[in-house]
Amino acid sequence: MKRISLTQYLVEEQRTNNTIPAELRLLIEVVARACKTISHSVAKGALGDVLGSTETENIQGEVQKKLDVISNEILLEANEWGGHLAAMASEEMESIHPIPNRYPKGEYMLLFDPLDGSSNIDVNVSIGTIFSVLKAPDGMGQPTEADFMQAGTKQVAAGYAVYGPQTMLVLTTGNGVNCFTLDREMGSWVLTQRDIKIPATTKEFAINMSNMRHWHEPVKRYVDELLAGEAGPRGTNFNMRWIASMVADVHRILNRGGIFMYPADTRDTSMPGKLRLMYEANPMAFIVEQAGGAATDGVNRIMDIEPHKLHQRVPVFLGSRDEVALVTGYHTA
Ligand code: P6P
Repeated sequence: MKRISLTQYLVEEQRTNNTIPAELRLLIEVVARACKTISHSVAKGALGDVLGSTETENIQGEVQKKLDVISNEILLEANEWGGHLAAMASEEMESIHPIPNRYPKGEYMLLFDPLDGSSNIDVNVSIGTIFSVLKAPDGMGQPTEADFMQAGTKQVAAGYAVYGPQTMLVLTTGNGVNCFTLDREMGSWVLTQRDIKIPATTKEFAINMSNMRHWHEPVKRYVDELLAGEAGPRGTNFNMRWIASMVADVHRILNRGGIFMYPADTRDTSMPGKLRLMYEANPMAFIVEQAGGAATDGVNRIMDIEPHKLHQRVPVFLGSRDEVALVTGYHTA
């Protein structure tokens, strides 16, 4: 494949499919540049005094890692001045972040989990940045949380950066999924996988098995059948992977298939699962669907969910289309 840069890809995409207006192209390039900066900070590790935790907790009640705060700041500062955004929202901030009055405002709204998989930071396991782009409602005044309450089908772009053996950017604007690898010598994102597609079937599942005693019966029944292997009702052996970093697990599934599950469980009916709808489940669902996969909450399509709170959580089952259909069937049984 001819190696082209992210900029060339975006320009050519706009020319051929008209799916990336200039303001959205600017937004994507600014976010991609911010992810380069985050990758640089992450890669320093102990040499950059960026490891370990702060003394603070985020809205989720989770102790913030230094890199969580650093990554959030990088994304805020990179996106404030460009004139392409009306507001931002982050896993690390309780309320939305309007663009300061000293800067012009744009027609897009950016949501992000600045550094997903934080528990892996200090042990050098892959982590990532997840982002989702919505249009600001027509005639919007001072942005409010209510302006962000749009279903996942309203996303105009979504992506993630994964900081692993390679730093990669995975992006969709609704016309397939493309992957870019960071060329650190040139400082540019290079197109390395075009229009990636998830295999429809799989023999690999991803779930945190330590929660098994808390699962609702349909999930237990489904996973038991996977564990039963070729002697069981599925008639084949399954492998398991759980990196505890959604970006890394989704990236594996994007490349070789699989099913990722973070179900609701009996511990807290008020907290349906752990993952957040607006800046984890929705962007990942957009990417997975654009790559030919599926993403449900166990009953309904994730991207059809009408949100009511910025930080609301949702159960997540996503990946190989045929496997997601099967496990979703369990939840309707
Ligand atoms: P657990 C990371 O904290 C995260 O939000 C996702 O990236 C990941 O899939 C999940 O939580 C891991 O959760 O309960 O296995 O630590």
